Amino acid sequence: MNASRIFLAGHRGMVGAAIQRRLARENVDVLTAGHETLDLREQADVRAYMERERPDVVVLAAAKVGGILANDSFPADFLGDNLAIELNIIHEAHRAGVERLVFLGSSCIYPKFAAQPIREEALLTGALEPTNEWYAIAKIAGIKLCQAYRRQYGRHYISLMPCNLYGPNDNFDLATSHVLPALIRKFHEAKQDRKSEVVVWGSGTPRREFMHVDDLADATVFLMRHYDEDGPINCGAGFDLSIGELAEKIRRIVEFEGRIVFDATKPDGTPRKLMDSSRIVAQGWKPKIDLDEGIADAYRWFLEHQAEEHSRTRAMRR
Ligand code: GFB
Repeated sequence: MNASRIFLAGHRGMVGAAIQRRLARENVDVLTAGHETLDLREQADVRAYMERERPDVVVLAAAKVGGILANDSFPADFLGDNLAIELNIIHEAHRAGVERLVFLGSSCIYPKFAAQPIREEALLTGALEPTNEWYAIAKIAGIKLCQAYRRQYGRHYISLMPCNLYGPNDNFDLATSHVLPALIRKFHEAKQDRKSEVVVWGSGTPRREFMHVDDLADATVFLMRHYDEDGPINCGAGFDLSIGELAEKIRRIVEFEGRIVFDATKPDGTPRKLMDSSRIVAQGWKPKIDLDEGIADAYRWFLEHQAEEHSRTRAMRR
């Protein structure tokens, strides 16, 4: 890669950590800064950092993220923090003369009832899903910022839209996590506690597309090399499944023998979110990690890093 210094914003998150692992295989220096030294919501701090470090490329993987309930419960954080992070990084990167930047968005930028699979052209053609419109609007603003700095100043800033992601370093907190880590934890704890059932939120009918975060990291590096266009580019697994089917799959991988019950008082969110990733596929990239193997990998990570801590907390509560 002909960039020697890459500033990776958000290296401690699930996505950023995966990109850091992937960049370790390239001949580049990866610059990182934890939030104790750099608060990305503070413009002056970001300006000072960019002026001091002057990276060749910025990868913007920092964001306030969470599952359906967190999105719905903390609208100010999801809109405000994300807008601040994006504006500070994109503007200050431009100001410091950074030529190339990769912005990571989300498939929730597309309209709630977009035709499936969702093409990049569906952006801004319809109303958003209300449970995550705060986050979606911030991510749409990030895409538009990349386009604006490209059009006005000729910057090579691109936007990548991943589907729902999972993998090592995911958030397993049941109140704020996404569905896949939540279900790994729920089935694991139900198995340990010899429970007879696990509660899955919503009706089980919404469909989602899941990709292992290592595939996304690989796509990020691929696009850094091969993509330099104005519009966002989708990056997904190419297939979806219902939440009920996902739950059954995780139940089997975790080896929980009880029942699955659905809690209809919890929101379903978007009915279906399958992206059309034919553009990145046509460029020569495709995901490699099979969903069953990927879930087994995420479960292993949970067992090695989180299971014990959660079981201590549960024991204290009892
Ligand atoms: O992963 P998730 O929270 O986010 O939920 P979204 C996906 C589906 O799984 C919803 C159901 O229909 C949930 O009701 N679900 C079932 C559960 N059981 C659970 C559970 O225990 N926990 C969780 N969290 N869900 C998010 C957006 O949407 O996806 C973000 O809110 C972002 O902005 C992210 O785009 C990728 O796929 O609905």
